[in-house]
Amino acid sequence: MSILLTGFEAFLGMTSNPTEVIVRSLDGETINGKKIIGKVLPVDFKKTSSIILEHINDYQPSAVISLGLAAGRNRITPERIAINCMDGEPDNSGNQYDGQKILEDAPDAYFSTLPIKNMTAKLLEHNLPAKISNTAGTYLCNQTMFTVRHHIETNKLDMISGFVHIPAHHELALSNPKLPSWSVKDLEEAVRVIIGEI
Ligand code: PCA
Repeated sequence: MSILLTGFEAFLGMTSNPTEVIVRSLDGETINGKKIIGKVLPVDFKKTSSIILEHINDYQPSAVISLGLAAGRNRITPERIAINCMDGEPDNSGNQYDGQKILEDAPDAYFSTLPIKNMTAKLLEHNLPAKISNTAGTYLCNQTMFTVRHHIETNKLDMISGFVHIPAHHELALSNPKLPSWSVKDLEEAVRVIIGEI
């Protein structure tokens, strides 16, 4: 049994993305009897979806957990829902959208099928601040969660998936004094706790 764990490269001029650091470090580990396949995704509206779907086809994991940075949030936030909408700043290749749909013939939204309540409760038990989020935004993280859930639904795959936003790591806070930040060690512990709930 394996879990596909994805993170993202740096974006919007930031020097690093903690999700890339975590995914690289957990890649190849076995947690709770599940082999972790760690993959880093580009921040590109036109490329990211096909890359993650290729990983799903290649590895046939039993669960897909995607991680993204939510700079400014101070806790781990498992996402409840992804919406069929793209908006926001230009991505790393300069693509920008203004409210267009991700997929024309798809529902307006998909709920996470990860055990987000249990994950949040377990994080709190470990004294790691956590709260369910009701918006994954309209940028790459939302697009990734939406596309994977749509793929699973339309192909009737026996696979759970969802998204977890994490706070910035200290490296990013060094150049931005107002940014709430966590140590990479604590972020990693939180991701292990999350995986333990699968
Ligand atoms: N966070 C962005 C995209 C990449 C990332 O780590 C987001 O929340 O959409």
